[in-house]
Amino acid sequence: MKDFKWPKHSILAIAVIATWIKTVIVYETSFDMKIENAMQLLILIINPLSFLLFFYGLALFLKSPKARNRFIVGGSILLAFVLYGNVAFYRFYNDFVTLPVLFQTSNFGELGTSAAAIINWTDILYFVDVAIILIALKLMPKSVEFTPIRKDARKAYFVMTAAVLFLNLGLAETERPQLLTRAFDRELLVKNIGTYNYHLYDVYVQSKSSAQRALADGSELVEVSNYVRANQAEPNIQMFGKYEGRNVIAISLESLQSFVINNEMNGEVITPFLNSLTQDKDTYYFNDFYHQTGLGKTSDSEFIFENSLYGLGRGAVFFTHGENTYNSFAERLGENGYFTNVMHANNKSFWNRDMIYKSFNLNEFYDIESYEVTEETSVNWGLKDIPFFEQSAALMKEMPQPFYSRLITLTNHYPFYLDPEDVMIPEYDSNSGTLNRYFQTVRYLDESVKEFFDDLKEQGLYEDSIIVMYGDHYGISENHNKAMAKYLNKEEITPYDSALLQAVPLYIHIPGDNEGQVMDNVSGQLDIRPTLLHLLGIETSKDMQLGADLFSEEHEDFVIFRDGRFITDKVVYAGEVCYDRATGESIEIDACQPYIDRATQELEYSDQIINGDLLRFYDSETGNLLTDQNYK
Ligand code: GP9
Ligand code: MN
Repeated sequence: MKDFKWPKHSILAIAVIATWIKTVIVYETSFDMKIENAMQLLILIINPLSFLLFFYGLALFLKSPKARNRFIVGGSILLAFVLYGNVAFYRFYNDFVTLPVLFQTSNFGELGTSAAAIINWTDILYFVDVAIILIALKLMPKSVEFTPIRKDARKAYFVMTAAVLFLNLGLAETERPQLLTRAFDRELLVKNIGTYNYHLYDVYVQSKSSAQRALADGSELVEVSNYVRANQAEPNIQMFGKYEGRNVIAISLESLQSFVINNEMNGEVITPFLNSLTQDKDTYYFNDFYHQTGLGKTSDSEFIFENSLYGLGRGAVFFTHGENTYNSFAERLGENGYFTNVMHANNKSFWNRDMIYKSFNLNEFYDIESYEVTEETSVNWGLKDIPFFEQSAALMKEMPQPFYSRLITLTNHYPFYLDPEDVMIPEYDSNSGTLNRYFQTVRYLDESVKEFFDDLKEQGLYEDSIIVMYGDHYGISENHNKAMAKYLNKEEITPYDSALLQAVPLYIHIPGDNEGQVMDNVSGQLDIRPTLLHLLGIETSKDMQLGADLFSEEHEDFVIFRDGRFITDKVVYAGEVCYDRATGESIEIDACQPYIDRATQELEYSDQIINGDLLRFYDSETGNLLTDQNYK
């Protein structure tokens, strides 16, 4: 040991390596992260490195070696506590901690009482890197750390740190495209960018939204509410309250677009059951209806359904504004004696659902824990839709009535995989495997809905319910335009076509109604909330919602997409070009201009409500603004 020559900055190197190795071991031993391939493993291994290089590297800005060493030791203790805190939280909640959760003391009430069960003495091992650093400091001759710091060397060090970060992000982007922009799952974030970077990212997202929230006061609401009131559509008197007291069963049809409905693929019918419903006497089928989601996709569609507000232009509102005050569809039904719930056989933390559902005042979330999921009954993202529906119907049977259940299907999800025994029609034959398989998973989805209708009848729930079904967002992105052009027999897919392809089906199926018809209102997901509330006889004239009742005489043929595109019965506006809807030819912008202004305005108002958390200043019962003294 005596002859050993300690290289420069040994302590820094030891700290980075020790904490790095410890962190990877902790990932493996303390978190239940599913690693599916070698690339994921590689990402997992390198993901703590960029942060650790950066964090410990800050010591290089300190002149005195003593201060540097103190910083490194102190830093390692801090990081050990952060990691250990995560482990303890994970043991209890099976989830990674987020800032709002950390500050929600009620969460820790529960944690506190069971702390003894969570912590055990071997946990001291989580601090092993601190011990290693201390030992190294003891063994190292003082002279080594006295090396002065060269500025160019320090610069090179941070360039290398940045390179490691970009390598990490690059690999993560290939493994999980849009991870940071969509930010859909805490586990995926940790898996891909590491616990430490994840916390930084969380701090960034949360502080941005709390700053906007802090700056808001109720005054913006006056303008927003004038707009909402001016654009309100009076309910249709014949339909208002016609189905008061019925159960509401809403089904989110994963990735289902309208182009498959009443259509064929190489002579095969794709959606026989959903086709039959378009002609059914108890069904209102909306054939000019569009999704209005952004990057939050399914979660955005849920948000829109519940609030009749848009999601955000960036990221997923489910993640960034899960703690806001809302006046959701569920809350309105809850006030009217309904038992409200969501059913989805996935992890509760996915999309931050567990958090935001509390803000929506939903009574219950039947997540994966409520379902029996086996190897045979799952494919791709989880439980297959047929067993999901079957088990859901059985769960519904036990619910107090009237209830509102929103079911989120999953099998028809990208990359559209099926087990061989579930395949009912052959693949399509284009250059896109995605589109080729899509028809098959859509066919499966159709079958599952058909069986669900039978399940509901069997459970005796069918007659007393309204069944609403809607496509949550597109399934086939513009990356598959060539294949889509082939399928649709077009030369190419233009921006005009792409806009119209955002059509998703909407069915409002009301057993016993007898007056069902095909409805051609140009409409979108924001319209579902007011339509359903009115059917149930629940007033919405005071609600801060941007959609309009689809049965109202005053419903306007105008649908705005989250990205500013829009469609009316006369025009399509896409890629900043105004098209004649009937011909697809581009026309003078004047024909679109008034709508452009309204679309911009409406999206802006929606963003204001969310970013400023403005509904906390609003009393939705009276329609009054709450003053500082009494707001929620
Ligand atoms: C997962 C499901 C899918 O829980 O909601 O989300 P998506 O990728 O479609 O937005
Ligand atoms: Mn989806």
